[in-house]
Amino acid sequence: MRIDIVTLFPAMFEGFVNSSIIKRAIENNYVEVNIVDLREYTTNKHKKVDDTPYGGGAGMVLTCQPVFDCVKALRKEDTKVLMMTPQGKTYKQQTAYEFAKMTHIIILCGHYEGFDERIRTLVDYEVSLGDYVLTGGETASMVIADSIIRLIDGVIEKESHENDSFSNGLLEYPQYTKPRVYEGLEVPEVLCNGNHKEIAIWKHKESLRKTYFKRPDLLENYSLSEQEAKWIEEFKNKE
Ligand code: 6GU
Repeated sequence: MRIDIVTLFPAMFEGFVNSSIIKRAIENNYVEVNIVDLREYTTNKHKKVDDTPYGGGAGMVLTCQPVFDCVKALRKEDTKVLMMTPQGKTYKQQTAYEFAKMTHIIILCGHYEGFDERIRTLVDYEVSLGDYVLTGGETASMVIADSIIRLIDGVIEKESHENDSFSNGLLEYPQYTKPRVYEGLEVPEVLCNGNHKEIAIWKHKESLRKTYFKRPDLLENYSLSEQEAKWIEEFKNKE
């Protein structure tokens, strides 16, 4: 098995790949772990990899270009692409067993406010560790890689666990940054028109839509406003 971890902070992985069971698994060729510096893939002359979000809001968003080019360069026939994001499906031991059967995995680590939404078109699995926010996907990717590597036959003795943890709230709305059209994928018009009231409503609605479709379990203990209940009805009719 080969695991490629795409990151802006390769130094964070030095301890991970040079210690303990993971180090031994790599030395004994049970697994190949490549730490890939995303910044090497930017075509921007200042090595920029992020930009401000369309529609406004705090922080910076990872741009499409370096991530698209990096995944294109790394992808092989049987590659699966994992994205580390708090919006992903909560990671379980069952998922670790599933991933441990794969031959080539690319793990995308985000930083800042997240990924341009269009990066999700490259992704097979969105993975979250649980309902809390980390400064970036790096530590989470180490958790995922660790849980997979230890399941490879010969690395350690077989064993299993399961865990889950949940809290309330909505998922974040989709984020977009420059360019406005990337490989035919467009940023929603409303985010580009500068109407802040409309943008705020759009964000609220899209936030609810994501939660409804991706993590409906989070809505079970969520008290819906009249407007939100109407939106939910609208989503149901589109299912
Ligand atoms: Cl995978 N990434 C980030 N940034 N935060 C998280 C997470 C992942 N899982 C839980 N919180």
